[in-house]
Amino acid sequence: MALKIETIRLDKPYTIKKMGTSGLRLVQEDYNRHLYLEQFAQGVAGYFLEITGKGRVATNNRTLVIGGDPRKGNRERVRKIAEIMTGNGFRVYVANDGLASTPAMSHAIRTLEAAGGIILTASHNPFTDVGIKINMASGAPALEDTVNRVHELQNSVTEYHTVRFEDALEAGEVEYFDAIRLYADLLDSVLDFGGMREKLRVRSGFSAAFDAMHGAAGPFAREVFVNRLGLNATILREEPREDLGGFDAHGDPLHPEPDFDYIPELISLNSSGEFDLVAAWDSDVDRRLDGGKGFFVESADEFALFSMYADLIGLGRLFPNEIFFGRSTVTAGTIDLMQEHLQKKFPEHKVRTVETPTGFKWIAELGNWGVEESNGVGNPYLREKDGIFATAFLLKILLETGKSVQELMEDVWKKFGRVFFTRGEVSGSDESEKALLTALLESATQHEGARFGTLTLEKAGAWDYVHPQTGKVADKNAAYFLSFSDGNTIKARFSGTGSGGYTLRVYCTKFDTHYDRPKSPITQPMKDAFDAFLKAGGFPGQSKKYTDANQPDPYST
Ligand code: VG1
Ligand code: CO
Repeated sequence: MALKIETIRLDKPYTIKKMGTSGLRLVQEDYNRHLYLEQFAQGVAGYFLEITGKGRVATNNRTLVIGGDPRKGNRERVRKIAEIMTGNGFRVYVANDGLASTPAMSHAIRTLEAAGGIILTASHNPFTDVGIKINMASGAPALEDTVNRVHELQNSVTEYHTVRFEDALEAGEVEYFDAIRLYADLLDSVLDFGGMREKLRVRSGFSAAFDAMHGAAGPFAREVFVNRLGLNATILREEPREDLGGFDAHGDPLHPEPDFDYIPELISLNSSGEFDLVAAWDSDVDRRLDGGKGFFVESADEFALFSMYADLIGLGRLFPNEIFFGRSTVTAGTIDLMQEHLQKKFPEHKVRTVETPTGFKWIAELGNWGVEESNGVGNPYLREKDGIFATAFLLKILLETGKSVQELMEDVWKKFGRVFFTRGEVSGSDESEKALLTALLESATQHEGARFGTLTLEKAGAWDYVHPQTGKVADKNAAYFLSFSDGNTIKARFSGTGSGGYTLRVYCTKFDTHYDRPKSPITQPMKDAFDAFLKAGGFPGQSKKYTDANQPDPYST
């Protein structure tokens, strides 16, 4: 049956915003404007046509993969985008129910040998936001040149091409695929589920508690941990829901973000000490917060641990010459402390620890072995951060060593020291406030030598990303830094995932050889110094919402 393609003119095209840290995020009302999604998708189709057909890389690959998280409207959006892609001559694989985690999408793009993928998710943002990410044939998120070109094309769309979804299904131009099975198969091949299952059988008392936050995680966690590994697991908020759990007691929509502010029930389950493993994941399952027996592990630390045990996943085999151990520059540099150790561990390779800008695309292009402080750890067998992989790898290490999560982390800290970390924010909606903040950070170097709170500002400036492969500056001003006395370091950058207003993220780190100290006396002077810096510059607000405010601290007395 020949497909009937309809071409529809856009009388009043929109000005479409450029994608940010991780795709384009807008409030529902904006994405839902009449023909907005159509214009957005047509621009994306135009880009893939350009790179696969007429354009630079004439691969003639006309396959695309589409899927996303369960948030309101995504089912219809998945169908609509599939219709438009088919209308432009693409063959489309759609995840069953439209539901797929971001890492599962990355993996599917690679295994289905597609030219790219479109991921419908606003990730950790509440269901009142919508987001769309574009990934390339490698499975990795789009880099700057793609983002720029897609943006140009989206803003020159005058008409779009579309078909009826049912017709496309019938014609075989759209096909469903099982994102969960494909993904679980990958983890099985990497982690050896058979071996893990056997170890779990022997340790019959071993149990886990998870929080799927009503995002896409539930079905993935059930398949991997319960069905395939036979783990005795309690899964909170398992069912994917359109409203991602709805509203909190103040009437604000819940954030599907695995951070201490948003997982009270899991924190309380963990504090019982009964569970060997606990984890929470965000709505597109690329972030994780892991722990066990009362302890939670931050992502920078977990990545250091994973790097110690990287043999278990055959890391060396994935990198022919150099192994990049990546971390975003605002993430605690635990991994940097291990450079020498890792070089000994991988004598055949050149080991390089690399600082990147925020946004996993920068780590993905280096082989995807890296970490962000926002709870993202990379799975080197695909090209995204991957929550379920991290939790499953941690489980494997627990089973191999027989130690607890805390004992494992303490082994690392005893050997290399610990980098204490917290992240806060300054947020608002006033553009002139944002301009003042920017000006303050840009001129901070003038205040070198000045005292803020109990700390002295020793050096300040902006950090540019020099690409480790090309040697060129690939991202300018990726973060501001304020280096204070005694190794107290603050970094700051504006968030690129919000849907309105501004959020300046503030990151505090301090290295200590003693790991078993309470955290808040260590981070408080940095928080105070930053607020004093703002005040001295005439800024009316303060930093707040620090991640360690609700973080259980095993070493506080
Ligand atoms: C945030 C995080 C960043 C992460 C990005 C996307 O970005 O800080 O580390 O890569 O979200 O994560 P920003 O610009 O708001 O700081 V996700 O889980 O939304 O795909
Ligand atoms: Co996410």
